[in-house]
Amino acid sequence: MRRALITGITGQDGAYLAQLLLGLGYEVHGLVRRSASAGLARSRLIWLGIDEQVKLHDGDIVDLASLVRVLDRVRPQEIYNLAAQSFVQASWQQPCLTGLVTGLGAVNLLEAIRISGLDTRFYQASSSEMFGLSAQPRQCETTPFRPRSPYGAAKLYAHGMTVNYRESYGLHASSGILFNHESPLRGVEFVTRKITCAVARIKLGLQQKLRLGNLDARRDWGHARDYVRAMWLMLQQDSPADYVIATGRARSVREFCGLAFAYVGLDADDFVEVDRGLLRPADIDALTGDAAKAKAQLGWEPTIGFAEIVQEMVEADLRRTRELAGLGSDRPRACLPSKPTDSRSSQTMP
Ligand code: NDP
Ligand code: GDR
Repeated sequence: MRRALITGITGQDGAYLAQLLLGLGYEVHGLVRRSASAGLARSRLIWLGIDEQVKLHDGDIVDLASLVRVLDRVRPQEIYNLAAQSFVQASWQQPCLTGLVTGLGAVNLLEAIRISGLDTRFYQASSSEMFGLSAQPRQCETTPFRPRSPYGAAKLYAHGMTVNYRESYGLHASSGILFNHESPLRGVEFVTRKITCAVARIKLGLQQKLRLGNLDARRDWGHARDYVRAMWLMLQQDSPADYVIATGRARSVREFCGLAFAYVGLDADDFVEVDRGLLRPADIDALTGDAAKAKAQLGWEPTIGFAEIVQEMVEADLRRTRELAGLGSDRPRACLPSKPTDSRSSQTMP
């Protein structure tokens, strides 16, 4: 049985990746940092119904000793480094922490692999934020990086070190340069989930307005389930490499709002307000990926379209909000998201 270790297993991608690997017959291990609210931290794994199938190990990406110990215990054939301070906006408030976790954390893990002498494959969660203010309308693997946030700069350091460990030590280390990907398991601070949560609450009469920052920002939004499949495919290749993963089409925050409100029969213009306090010190107007290399070499293509993502997220938030507010559901079961359905799990979702 193949063994995989996922850092960041309690996050959106970690949970979906764990589910994918379990389905492929892997023994799945995860690194989790100590929390006073451990139950909440595991809520995504519970939501997917896989919390008892994964083996969790205490450790922190900034603590090299804990990484060496976990690697020694698990001896995985594949390591996926998804742990990060991943919220771009927060990286201006906590630039040092972001550098430590999102940047140096990856190097800790690479060093732990080298110290332990493991023959393992390594995946680094790189980001389209590294492209920043790109001069090219579509970004691919050869597009120059011009990061425009402390988060983007930290990811670029981790990305560069992953390439270095590949070239210096022959490590099978691949980097996925992933564009934005969303799902019902997305953190509530990110714009898509913030919108779908608000749509559900406004529809149910629990909220009046939705305050957002830059409505004109354009992002290339895909679905997390598609994107974790790309991560796995990268580690199945004979040779390591870097790949852009994207849909190739960007939409604005305004468009996302329009579709999400329309889905529940409301007009976004009646509810969305711009709050200048939510504008970033520096934003990226538009990011659009070119995933031609991933299609040609990995056979990877997105399967879940934009409208489907919005619909799945709105439906999930309607159901969660109804349950949390103690409102009965009058919707037919078929309209609900296909996956998790038991009330225990939806109530523990953040
Ligand atoms: P999330 O924010 O949902 O998850 C981040 C994970 O990192 C959580 O499990 C968190 O644990 C863990 N973590 C944070 N700090 C530490 C630490 N010090 N030690 C150990 N674990 C830690 O991110 P996503 O799932 O959305 O993204 C996964 C990765 O992919 C991240 O690296 C992100 O930067 C990157 N990425 C994401 C994209 C996206 O659109 N989603 C696009 C491109 C890249 P806890 O639960 O305890 O907070
Ligand atoms: P991003 O995602 O910064 O691209 O990083 P986020 O959803 O936070 O922002 C996307 C765009 O929406 C604009 N925006 C707002 N964003 C938030 N969070 N809240 C708001 O109220 C709001 N209003 C407008 C932002 O300005 C931005 O332009 C995500 C993360 O998952 C990273 O970890 C990952 O690396 C990148 O995607 C690719």
